[in-house]
Amino acid sequence: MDEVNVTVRNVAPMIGRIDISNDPNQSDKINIIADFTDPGVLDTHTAIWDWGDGNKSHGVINESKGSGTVIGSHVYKSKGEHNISLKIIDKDVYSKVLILRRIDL
Ligand SMILES: [Ca+2]
Repeated sequence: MDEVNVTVRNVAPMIGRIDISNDPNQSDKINIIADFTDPGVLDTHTAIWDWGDGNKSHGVINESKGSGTVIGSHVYKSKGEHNISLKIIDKDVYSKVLILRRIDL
């Protein structure tokens, strides 16, 4: 009988659609939601937002079977262009996406 060794590699989550909106009640506050998918249905994830102004925060993850959404919101104290990044981490592998956002206070 042949033996077959199967190595299952952990695949990084893939970041999909990203929606950004300004808070209607507060011009310096933005809200972002991003979709992600991971073929590993048992994987769970954490997320870090880097707001590009020296602040970072954990993303709030809502997921089922390896896929879901991550949300974040931030209030800016300085106007101009900010390089926001989102990192979605799955144990030892991660994906990262950069978002350029201009903030006019
Ligand atoms: Ca995975």
